[in-house]
Amino acid sequence: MTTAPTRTADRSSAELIEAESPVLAHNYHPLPVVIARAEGAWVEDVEGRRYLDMLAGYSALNFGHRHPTLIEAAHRQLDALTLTSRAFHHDRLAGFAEGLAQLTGLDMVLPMNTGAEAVESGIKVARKWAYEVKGVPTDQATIVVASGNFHGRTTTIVSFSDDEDAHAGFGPYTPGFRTVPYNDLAALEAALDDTTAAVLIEPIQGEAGVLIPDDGYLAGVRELTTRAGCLMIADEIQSGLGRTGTTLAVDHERVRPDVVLLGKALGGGIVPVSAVVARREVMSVLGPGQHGSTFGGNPLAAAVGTAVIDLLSTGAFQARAAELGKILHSGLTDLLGHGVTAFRSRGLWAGVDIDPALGTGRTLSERLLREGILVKDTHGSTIRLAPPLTITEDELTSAIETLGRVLA
Ligand code: IF1
Repeated sequence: MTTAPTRTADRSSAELIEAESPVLAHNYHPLPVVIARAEGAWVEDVEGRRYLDMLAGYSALNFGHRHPTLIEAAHRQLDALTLTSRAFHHDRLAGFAEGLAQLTGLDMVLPMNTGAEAVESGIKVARKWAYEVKGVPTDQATIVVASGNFHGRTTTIVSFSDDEDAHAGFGPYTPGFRTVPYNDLAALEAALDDTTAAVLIEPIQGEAGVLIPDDGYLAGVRELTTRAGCLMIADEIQSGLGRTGTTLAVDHERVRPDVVLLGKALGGGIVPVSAVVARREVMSVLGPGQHGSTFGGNPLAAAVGTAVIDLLSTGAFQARAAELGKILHSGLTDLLGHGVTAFRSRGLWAGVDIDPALGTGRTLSERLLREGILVKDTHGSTIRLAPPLTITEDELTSAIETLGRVLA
């Protein structure tokens, strides 16, 4: 006689997927896999099947699942102190902020939790800087964003999204944003004026399909914003922290923004950690009581974040992503004309356009799932590849071979 499935994890994948439906908001359409364990680049589902994770939490798992150094830092902090609120100091925050300022080459850190919170905080700081430092008339500040942007899901952020699914149905919208085509310096220049507080840009557009701008674009944004007396804010939440073969994606053009937004991998795939890092003149507009967050900069987040910064401080992960990125690039080049119509890649990050005749990104993701590879489609027939930076050369090569085989 079988007992009714209990709420513990002894239900099958199918039972767990079915159990979610009546009680979980349907704001996702996940692939049919139920993960229960993971280590490094590999995950295991409830039935014990193993998959190579080529998504890595959309770049939140740059150091792989449960990196031992990061887990150790988390365990140590769990056994000491997890939360104080910012009403008091704690012994982990100075080290975290010092390390992040040094890693990014900027001066001051505002610790938050999710990427969207970092973006929202960056928008608030830029507007306040515009009023108090640049002298923009109150409530007149504008921020220029790029079409095809993805910066998160809050009401203000979706206000300037041109993705209908992300935008529709959530009005009334926050004013004060101008949209220009991505990778178009002339259009950007035309949008700048005395009301411009900042340009908010992804150095590489992730959700849009890993769109890499022309060489010189980021340097051009830097030059135009400097000349216009407004801020350059780089959203490195997905592109940063080693993913593209450098610490930040803007490093490829040796550009230093006024503000850098970080998230995802900053939390090591363990806890949500995000941050706004900025020049002193910019961050100094914030005084006591003018911004905050219950969990922002908490001891556990700061301890894990500091361990992440230490992993990145040697440059080894960045170099590894650059090296393995060459294998990814050449492997995808070999697939051009064999199911791949185009691709864009930098470091261990690629957007791969599949011949629509072979199916959508979704059908390919489902097909790869059956082959033991986890990927996720973005739009239409594009899939993104973003494995942990700890993936081995053999694992990467075999993943590319499997992609080629499935496409053939
Ligand atoms: C999901 C993709 C979506 C981001 C950039 C800010 C945020 C993100 C450049 C907000 C978050 C995540 C959200 C995640 C899927 C993934 C994503 F672009 F990475 F593929 F959705 F478009 N800036 N991107 O990429 O960070 O508040 O989520 O911590 O499931 O929505 P968040």
